[in-house]
Amino acid sequence: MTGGTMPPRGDQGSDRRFMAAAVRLSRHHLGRTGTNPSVATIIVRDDGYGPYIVGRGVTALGGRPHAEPQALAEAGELARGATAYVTLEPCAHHGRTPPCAQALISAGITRVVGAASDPDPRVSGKGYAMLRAAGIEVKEGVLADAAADLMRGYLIRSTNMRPEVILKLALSRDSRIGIPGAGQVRITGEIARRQVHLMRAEADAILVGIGTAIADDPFLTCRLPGLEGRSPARIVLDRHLRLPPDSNLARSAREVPVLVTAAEDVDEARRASLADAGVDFLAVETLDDHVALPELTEDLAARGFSSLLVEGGAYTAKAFLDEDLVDRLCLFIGPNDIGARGIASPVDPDHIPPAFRKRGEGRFGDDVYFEYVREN
Ligand code: AOF
Ligand code: ZN
Repeated sequence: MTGGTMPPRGDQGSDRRFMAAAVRLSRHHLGRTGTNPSVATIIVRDDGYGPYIVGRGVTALGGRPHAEPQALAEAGELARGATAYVTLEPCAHHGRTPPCAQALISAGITRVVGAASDPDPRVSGKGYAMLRAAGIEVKEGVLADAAADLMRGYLIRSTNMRPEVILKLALSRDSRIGIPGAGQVRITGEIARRQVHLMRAEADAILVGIGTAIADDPFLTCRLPGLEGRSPARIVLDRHLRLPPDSNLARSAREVPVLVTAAEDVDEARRASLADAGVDFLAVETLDDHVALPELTEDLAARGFSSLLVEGGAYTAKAFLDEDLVDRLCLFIGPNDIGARGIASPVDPDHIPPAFRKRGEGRFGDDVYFEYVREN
């Protein structure tokens, strides 16, 4: 006999451990499930020798099939009597796929551990109720915050009717974001650059102002090896359609979508030459010659975008902050000063709007990183 003690079935520790694995798995399809959240399911059995995983699933590309039927298919008969760990309450509605709660019941799952709750009125509370009515033991809210954090685009779009807005800025040590007329200025290093590309891969869309599009001539794609296919749609705030047709953005518009905001009265020849390059247009309302951002973000949500990464410049960043549209603020701070000729950032660690609280900090090579989330 060994002296080891096996954790009792479904104890706190193993529930958290398997849910943590499910939360990590749910990250795999972030930014690739359309209007659906990227959800994960892990099916765990215990035949008396300790728990082991028999099925795993994550919401498929485009949003369907959902996570649960994929994990159940992998588990097959081993799902009978097993526990399912789901990062979101299983759906209860007949949408384009049958209800996942029913699939769990039919497969003989006897216990369900859930993390985040679903604000979708077709699901909210009903998924868990269906499971309980079938005699399944349900434990809700395990690692709910961690799961919701990865679904925040979906949750914000469901409740606020706009995408989650993530403002990312690279600052010099003295809080400058560039130098007028100098094009792209290297502020942060290679490791921070890779992290930004990962953020791009996980976002549905990325947005810059026309000033940055002209000054930096960026691609705004994800160029991490193996993740090139995960570039988000690129949006330029460009009320007067000043984006040059030979810019890197316009020239790559057939590979990765480019959407330019255009008012009704823009020059038709400009519109035609950008359209020839494959650029698409977003009709926008303007207010005092500026794009109306609350309306724009609503339109983006209606088009199915759940997360929007705003990468500057200073004017655009300030406009989103002033409209109180920023949900998450990500600051990468390089080790060098730029000096007084640099463009001042609208925000830095000593000037964070009061609605935000610090969520984390770290290092990427020589650069430091601060992340803040809006409290409400
Ligand atoms: C799950 N598992 O993996 C996901 C769920 O349009 P439909 O029919 O695909 O339904 C979309 C809703 O399904 C979405 O609003 C959310 O409530 C839920 N997403 N549910 O059981 C999953 N991705
Ligand atoms: Zn479902």
